[in-house]
Amino acid sequence: MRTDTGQIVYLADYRPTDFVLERVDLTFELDPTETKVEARLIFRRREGTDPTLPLVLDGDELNLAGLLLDQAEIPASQYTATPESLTIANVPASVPFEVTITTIINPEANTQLMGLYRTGGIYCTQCEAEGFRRITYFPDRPDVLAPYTVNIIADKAANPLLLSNGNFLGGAGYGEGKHFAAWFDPHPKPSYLFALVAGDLGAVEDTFTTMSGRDVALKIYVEHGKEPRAAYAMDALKRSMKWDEEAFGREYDLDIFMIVAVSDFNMGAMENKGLNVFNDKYVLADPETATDADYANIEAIIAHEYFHNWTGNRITCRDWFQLCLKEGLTVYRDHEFSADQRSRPVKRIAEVRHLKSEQFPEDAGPLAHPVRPTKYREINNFYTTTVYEKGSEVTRMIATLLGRELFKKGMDLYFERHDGDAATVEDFVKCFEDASGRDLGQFSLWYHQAGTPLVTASGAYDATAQTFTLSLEQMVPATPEQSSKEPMHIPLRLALLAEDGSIVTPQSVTGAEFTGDVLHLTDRSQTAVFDGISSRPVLSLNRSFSTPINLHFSQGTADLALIARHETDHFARWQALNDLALPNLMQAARDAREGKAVSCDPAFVGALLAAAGDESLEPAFRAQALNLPSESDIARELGSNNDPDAIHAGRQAILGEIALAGKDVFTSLYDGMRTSGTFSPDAASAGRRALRNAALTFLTLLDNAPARAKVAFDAADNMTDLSHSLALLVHRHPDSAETAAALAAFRERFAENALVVDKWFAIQAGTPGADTLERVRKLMGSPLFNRTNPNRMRSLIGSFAFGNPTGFNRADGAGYHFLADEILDIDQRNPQLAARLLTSMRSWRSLEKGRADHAHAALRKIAGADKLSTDVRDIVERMLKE
Ligand code: B3K
Ligand code: ZN
Repeated sequence: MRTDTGQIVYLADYRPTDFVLERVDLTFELDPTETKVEARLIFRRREGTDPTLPLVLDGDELNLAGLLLDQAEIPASQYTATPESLTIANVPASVPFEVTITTIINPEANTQLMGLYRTGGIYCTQCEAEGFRRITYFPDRPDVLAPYTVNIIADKAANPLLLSNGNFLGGAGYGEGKHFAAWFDPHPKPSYLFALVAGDLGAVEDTFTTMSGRDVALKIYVEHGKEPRAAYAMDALKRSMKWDEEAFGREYDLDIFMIVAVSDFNMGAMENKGLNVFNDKYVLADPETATDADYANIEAIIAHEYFHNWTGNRITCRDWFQLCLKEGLTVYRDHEFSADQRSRPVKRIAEVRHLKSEQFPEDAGPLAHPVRPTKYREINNFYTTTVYEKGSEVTRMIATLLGRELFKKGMDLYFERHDGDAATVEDFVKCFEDASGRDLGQFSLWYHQAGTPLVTASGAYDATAQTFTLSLEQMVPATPEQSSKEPMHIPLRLALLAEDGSIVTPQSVTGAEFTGDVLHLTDRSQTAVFDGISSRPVLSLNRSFSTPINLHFSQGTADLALIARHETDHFARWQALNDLALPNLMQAARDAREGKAVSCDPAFVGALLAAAGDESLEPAFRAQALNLPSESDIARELGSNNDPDAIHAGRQAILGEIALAGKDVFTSLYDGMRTSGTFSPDAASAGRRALRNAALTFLTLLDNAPARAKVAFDAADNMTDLSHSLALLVHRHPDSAETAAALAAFRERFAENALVVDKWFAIQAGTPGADTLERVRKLMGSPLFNRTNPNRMRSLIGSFAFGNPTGFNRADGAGYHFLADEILDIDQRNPQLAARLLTSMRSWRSLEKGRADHAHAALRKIAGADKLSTDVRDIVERMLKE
C-alpha cells in the first residue's frame, strides 16, 4: 500500500508536459509473479521548453530493472529511480529520443486491482485513473496521447488468448510452450485507456455492420461454460452501436470491439479502447440467475462503456479535474439510450430516485464538491455520483436550455472541433455557445458551485386580473470551502393545468424568460406573471425534473392529486404522488419517535391506490408509485437529528395502512400481473413483474406469518420473483422455519454461482433491526464469504452499511465500529474499495446526537490509524472536518 503523502493537486497548477510522447511500444513477458515489461517510448522536447529540464516519469511501487537512452546504457549519475518516479537528465534538446524501460511486476500480489493483476487465472489490467504507472514508468496523465503497439508473450496452454487495444497485427509460436501476439492501436490515447488481457476464456462472437458499411467483429469473453449468459450483453452492445449512429451520428472506428468479463473488479466496467473490461456482474445474465434490475444495469453499462468510445476516448480529458466531461456526458448518453429502449418516464423516475438518494446526500454532506472540482488529494475518490449523475443532469439542462436541434448542433460541433483532443469543460460549453449564440456563462456555475440549490416557490391567482403570479427564490447552500454562492441559471419546466387537467397556455409571461414550457430562473428572487388565465390553475413545477434542485412549494392535497391523475408528463405524476407521500412518512417518523399512533391521510392513500389500479398507466410506472420513498429518502427530507428506528417504524405503519386500504387492489394486481409463456427481460414484462411484486409486498404486510411469501418463493420461476420473495421472508420473518428453509434452498441451488451468492448475502445484510450486525458477523464466517472479492465485500458489508439504516445505525454504535475495523483491514489490500465503503458514513452528522457521537468516535478511530492509504485518509479527514 502507498501511504498518504498529503499531497494535493490543484487545477490552477495545470501545465502541459515538457515532453511530447510520439509513440509507445510495449512488450510483456507474462508470468504470474514476475512479469517483465519493456516499454520503448519515443519523446521529443516540447517546443519552447527549457532545454535543460530533465524527463520525469511517474511510477507507483515500481522497480527499475533496465534503462536505455537511444538504445545505449546511461551512467547511474544521469538518472534517479524511486518506486514513485524516474528522472532522466540530459535528454536531447531538439531531436526525438527513445527511452527503453524495463520493470518487473508481480500481478499475483496486486490486491489493489490497479495496474496488471490476476483474477481467476486471467491476467487483466485496470489503469484509470493512475494504474498505468504501476506497470511501467510513464507520463501517466490523460493529456499525453500516443499510438500504442503491444506485444504479449505468454505460456500458450494457460493463456491461449492474448488481447490488447486496437487491431490484431499477428501472432505466432515463441519458443518452448510459449506464443506471442501483437496489437496496434492507431488512435492516439492516454495511458488510462490501455488494456491487456490474457488467459483462457470462452467467447461469444457476432458482427456489426456500421453505417458506412464496415464490418466490426464483436467478441465477449467469459469463463468457459458461461457463454450463453453473455447473449443479452451482446444484444445490448449491438443496440448501443446502432443507437449511437442514429442518435449522435457516431460510428465505431476499429475492426474489432471486445469485452472481457472478470470476477474481481473494483467498479462496474472500464472503457479501454476496443477492449472493455467488465465486472462480470454487468455481463452475465439468464432468467434463472439475473433480476430485471440486473438486465437493465447490463444494458445501461454496456451502452455507457461503448459510448465512451467517442465521449472519453476519441475526445478525452485534459486533466482529471475534467472527469465530468467524459463521465457526466456519457451518463447522459446512456440515460437517453435506456429511455429510448424502454419507457422514457419510468427511466426518468428511476434516474431521479437514484440522484436524490445518492447524489443529494453527497451534495449536502462533508464530501460535497463541484461537478468540476478544483483540487483533489486522491483522484479515485472523485468518481462520485456528483461527477457522474449531477454531471449528467448538467448536460441534460444544456439540452433543455438549447432545445433538441441546437443541442445536436452543439454536440456535432464538439465532435468535429475536438476529435483527437484532450479537452476541458470550457471547450465543451463553448461548442454549445457557438452553436446557439446563447451565453452560458451563468449556467456554467452548475459546474463550479457545489450544493443542491433550494428553490422556494409560491403562486397566487388573481381572478379579476386573470393573472397567475409565481414568486421564486433560489438559495445555494454553503458547502465545504464554498461559503457564499452566486445565483444560478435554473431552467424550470412547468405547466399550468385547468381543473380538467388540460394545459392552459398563457397569453404572455412577464418577469422571467419563458420559452416552450421552460421558465428561466436566473436571479436570487424573481416574480413571473402569467397573463390571460381564466380560472385558478394548478401549477406543475419542475416537470421531468428539468433541474436538480430541492423544491419548497407547498401545494394542497387536491392540487397534487389532480397532477397525479392528469399530468401528461408522467414523471410529474409520480412526483406528485411522492409529494403526497412524504409529509405522511415524515410525520409518521416524528409520531413513532414520540410513541404516538401513526396515521395516514386518506386522500394520499386514495390517490396512490387510484394510480396503482389505473390500467391506462404502464405497470412499471405503477410499481414505481407503490415503491414509496425509502427510509433514507425520509431521513434526507427530515434533514437532521434523525432516528433511523423511528423512521423505519413510522414507514412500516404507513405501509400497513395502505395495505389494509388497498387489499382488493393488491390482490387483483397480484393475480392479474402474472407474466405467461417464456421469460422475456423486456421492459414491459419487467414492469409487470415489478408491479406484481409491489402488490405482494403490501399483501404480506397483512399477514403475521410467512406463508404467503413462502408460497411465492416456491412458485417463482425467475430470479426477480425469487429474490423478491426471499427478501420478504428474510426481512419480515428472519427467524421463521420457512425463512431458514428458503435461505438453505437458495444457497444450495446457487452455491456455484458467485453473482447469485452475492444476492444471498445482500438480502440477509439488509434485514432491518439491531440483530443484523450479529448475522453479518456470522456470515463472514461462512465458507462462501471471500474477503478478496470486491463484489462479495460489497454484497455483505456494502449492503449492510449503505442499505440497512436500522441495522447499521444501531443505537449503541456497534455498526460504525464494525465498519471502522473492516475499513482498516480492507485498506491494507484494496484502498479503493475501503474508501468507497467508508462513504456510507457521509451523512453521519444528520443523525441524532447519541448515534452521531458513536459515528464520530468510529471515524476518529480510522483517522488515528498509523498506516492509511491516501484514499481512506482523504475521505475520513473530509468527513471529520468541522
Ligand atoms: N471510467 C471507468 C471508471 C474508472 C474508475 C477509476 N477509479 C468506468 C466508467 O465510468 O465508465
Ligand atoms: Zn464512464
